[in-house]
Amino acid sequence: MTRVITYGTYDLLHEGHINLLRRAKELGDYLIVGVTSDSFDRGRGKLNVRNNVLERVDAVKATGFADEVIIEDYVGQKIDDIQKFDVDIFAIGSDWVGKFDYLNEYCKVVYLPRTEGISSTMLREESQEVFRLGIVGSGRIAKRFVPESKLVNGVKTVAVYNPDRDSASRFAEENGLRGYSDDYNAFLNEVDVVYIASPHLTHYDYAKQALHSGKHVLCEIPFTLSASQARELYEYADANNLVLLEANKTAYCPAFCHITTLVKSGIIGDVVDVKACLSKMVDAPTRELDAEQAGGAMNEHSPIPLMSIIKLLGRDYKDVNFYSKVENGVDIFTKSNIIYPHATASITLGIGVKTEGNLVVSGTKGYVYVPAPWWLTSFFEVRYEDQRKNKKFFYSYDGDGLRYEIQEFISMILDKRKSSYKLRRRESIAIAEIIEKFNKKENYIELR
Ligand code: C2G
Repeated sequence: MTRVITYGTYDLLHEGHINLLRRAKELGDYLIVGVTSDSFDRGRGKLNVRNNVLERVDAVKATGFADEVIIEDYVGQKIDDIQKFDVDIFAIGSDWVGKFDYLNEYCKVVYLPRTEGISSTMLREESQEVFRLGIVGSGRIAKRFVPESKLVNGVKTVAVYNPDRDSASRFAEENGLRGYSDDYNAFLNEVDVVYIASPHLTHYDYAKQALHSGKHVLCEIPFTLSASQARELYEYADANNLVLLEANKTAYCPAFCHITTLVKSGIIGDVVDVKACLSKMVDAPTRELDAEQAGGAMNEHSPIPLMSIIKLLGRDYKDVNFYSKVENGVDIFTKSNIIYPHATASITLGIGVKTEGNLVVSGTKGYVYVPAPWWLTSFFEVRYEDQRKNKKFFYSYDGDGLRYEIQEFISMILDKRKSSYKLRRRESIAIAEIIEKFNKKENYIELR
């Protein structure tokens, strides 16, 4: 009996897939089809797969060509499968010519002709509206956003707004955008969705105006500097069926999401302490060191560490205090303790003080250690007293990592989801509330 194996995502199963499976089956007597798991696809950069793994497995089964369907979940699995299932032939479409020659050591490799003129990517694009996205602001993060947005289906960055027309025009030219404007209303008329990447103090007004013009909004951190402003914006978005999402990038990245699900499922017992540190030195003159522009370590860096604490311990803290070292009116260092009835947490932030930027989540059975820079989460370790039980987790954190938040934002619009479980609106409001307490100097001590 000749055993054949082939692999694929088989998203939106189409004629090309069916032809491939038929040809693969004709090569032998028994066909095994490896369907990629959702996490495996995400790990290899396929972020836009529409059907989940169960739907894709069902679709492959329905073709009637597969004698057995397996799940492909890790790099290197093909070699294991070929040996485990005693495979004679590995078959794959001709778009992969040469890429799987290394499998010749284990079985015969056959590249089958690919069906021209059809692909999952094409079908996804045809069936999906493409939202025109406009960027508010043209600074560092806006620049990083443009290439990241190109990796997400269903969105095209088309315009930039800056009250300084020259900056807007320069940004548009440098980043290949067709539109630029210094007139916010004119800019809003040209786009369907807005990404706000302007200075902190402008977020609320720009977001409000964009929402009032019926635009979905993805807003950079700090989202707003007060809880009431955050609440008001979310309530307006909710009442008007608009998506409003805080661009707290770490909240949407696969590795961080995995940490929260692991911790919530009890692998380190009850969480008793979360320690999140983040320091990035800056040189004057810069917005971060300008008190007039709400500079300082807290406004600049706290949203991501606070997000980690609120995701892991919830919103019902009973006390929060702040210790800051201040220079020229801005905190160059802030330590904040957030105390819960059942746990403690702290954030340590610096823009003029350097410290190790790691995340440690301590529990009654073990702890999670995420080394610096933990906010670009690509690796973490779950550690126990008995070190033999320790487990390391590796992920890729691709590019600047903005693709994950953009993808969540666009999929929320498409699926008509107004809230994301990765960062709930109420969690975003809780982050703004703590930042507000700091700016109001509640329970605040200045270090001399
Ligand atoms: N295919 C084809 N003709 C098309 C489109 C796809 O013959 N018009 C083939 C591909 O070459 C592949 C199979 O159909 O053999 C599945 O394609 P995808 O779902 O795009 O999966 P792919 O990303 O190619 O995954 O480990 C996964 C494998 O490496 C292949």
